[in-house]
Amino acid sequence: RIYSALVTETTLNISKLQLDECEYEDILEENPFMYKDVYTQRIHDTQEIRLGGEYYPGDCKPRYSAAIIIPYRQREQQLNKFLTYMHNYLRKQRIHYRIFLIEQFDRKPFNRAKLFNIGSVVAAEYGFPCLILHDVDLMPLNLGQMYACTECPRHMCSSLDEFRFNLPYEGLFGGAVAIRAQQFRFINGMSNMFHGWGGEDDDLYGRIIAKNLQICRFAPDYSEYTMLKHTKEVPNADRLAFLRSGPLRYHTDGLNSLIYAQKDFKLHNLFTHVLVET
Ligand code: UD2
Ligand code: MN
Repeated sequence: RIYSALVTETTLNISKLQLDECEYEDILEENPFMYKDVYTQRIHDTQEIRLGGEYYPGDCKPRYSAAIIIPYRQREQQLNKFLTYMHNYLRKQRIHYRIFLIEQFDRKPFNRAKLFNIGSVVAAEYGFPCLILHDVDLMPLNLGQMYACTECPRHMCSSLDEFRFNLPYEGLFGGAVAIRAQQFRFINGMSNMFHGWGGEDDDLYGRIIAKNLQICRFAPDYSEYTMLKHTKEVPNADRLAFLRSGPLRYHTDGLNSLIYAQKDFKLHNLFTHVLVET
């Protein structure tokens, strides 16, 4: 079974409550369902979601813990849809998670990869063993895509409506991925040098392969996602040159060269907001 690679990892110390482990069979056996079922449900019971957008089930001990990191700037409509949908979806998975929104404050070209590096530093302060690096415009369609880390870094959105549910190329590692915090440190995170659109996801794939790790994917049925419609960003003209010379910089450009300024930090009801200057 594709789930056998999932391992137990929770950062919550709630053993004192003597709760039994959460049951996962229902979720894993469930048929694909349309996201509309979840999305049209409003969040009634926000009390269940803790300040900062953290959740864990109160009646059992979750087996998985994940920090969901969203790089963000000026996508407010998408963010609203994403938060409503994801909190409904994720709570059904009976896991422990927290949504971190890492917002780029400055007007420089958007730097998705650097925002993930920053998010990983913040998530480490909370002790999360698993990072989900996630676009704000993607929503999973099948409850079986566990928001938990597998032994191998996992590409989650391999069956995307935008790509007519096909994988464009084998090394695609953008959109939504799950990687252990330890592995993310091992590969020195992502590059800080990709500005604007494109290339940073392929560079991440290169870093993983260069460290002799392998990526994995769940079966297509479990990997169906929808992307909210938006206009295309202008590609970074230098991205291919940067990508080619990337391997020369894996060891010097990444978590170990990360410099940023935190402008604000706020706990909102549905997410933890970190505003940064890149
Ligand atoms: C593809 C990849 C994406 C990334 C990008 C190239 C998939 C499914 N998606 O997405 O992961 O590699 O190409 O950079 O493979 N964002 C903002 N504000 C902005 C610009 C971007 O918040 O002004 C964030 C937001 O979370 C967004 C993400 O960055 O979802 C990726 O940007 P995009 O959605 O414009 O790129 P797209 O759809 O071509
Ligand atoms: Mn997009």
